[in-house]
Amino acid sequence: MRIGIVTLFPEIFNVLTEYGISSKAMQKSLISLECWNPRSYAVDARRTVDDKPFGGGPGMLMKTEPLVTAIQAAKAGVRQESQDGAMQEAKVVYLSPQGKPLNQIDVVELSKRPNMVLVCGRYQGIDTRVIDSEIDEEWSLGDFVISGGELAAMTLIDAMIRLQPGALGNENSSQEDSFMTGLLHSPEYTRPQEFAGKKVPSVLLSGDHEAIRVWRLKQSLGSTWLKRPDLLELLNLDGEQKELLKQFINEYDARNQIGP
Ligand code: 9WO
Repeated sequence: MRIGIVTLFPEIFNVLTEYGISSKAMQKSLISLECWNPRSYAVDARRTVDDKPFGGGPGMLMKTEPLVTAIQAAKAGVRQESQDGAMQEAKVVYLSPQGKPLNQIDVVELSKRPNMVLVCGRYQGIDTRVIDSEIDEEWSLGDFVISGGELAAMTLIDAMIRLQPGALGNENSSQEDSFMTGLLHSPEYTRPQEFAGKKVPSVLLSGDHEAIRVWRLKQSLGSTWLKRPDLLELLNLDGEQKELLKQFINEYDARNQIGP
């Protein structure tokens, strides 16, 4: 996957090239990042990349012309020819609080694309007409504001990288990740066997793989019911899952003296 990034601060992305799974994925050429800086396309002597919003107010917007030129250069830069000779245009993606809320299903879809351009906003963002003319998709990582789109773009890139075939070792398959099932992860334990007055659940020490699978599934369902009931609404639980969740709820209510 080829990712073009439009950013005033390309050095921020060095973190991805220098550390962890993302750096390994780049060494293996599973993914490539190329940055396009609007400042390189600023034409005045001061290389201005910000501009005042019409209507006034305290902040600034990204200056339109250098931004649009950088977006178009990035699109041309990551455009590539597919097997059948057709040109594959990159979708231009903008990350902002106004975007569609992104979830793991969306990330799986995005991660399959051959290329994309990520536009990183700064200041108060970009002119609405630039969104209309240049941006194909606007995504949000959540209802909060950060200082610029770079950290959001890096978060999306990281999420996509770990889904590229070969990016993770077999020992930590992304298939097992939280959310791949639409459920939260079950609690996890490591040594020591007793910590803060609490023992590791004995089933995890039993070596009985089927009992462990059932226990983990039940805990996943229970955690999701307790912490993120909104996620459960989206799922069609199978018979086993319904039964395990019913058991979890009954045991939870019994512990908390709820019910008859
Ligand atoms: C800055 C600002 C300053 C004064 C008054 C209002 C203001 N709004 C903003 C603002 O929203 N700036 C954004 C910063 C412009 C686009 C890039 N930035 C950004 C992206 N912040 N938060 C995100 C983001 C992206 C994806 N998911 C969650 C948040």
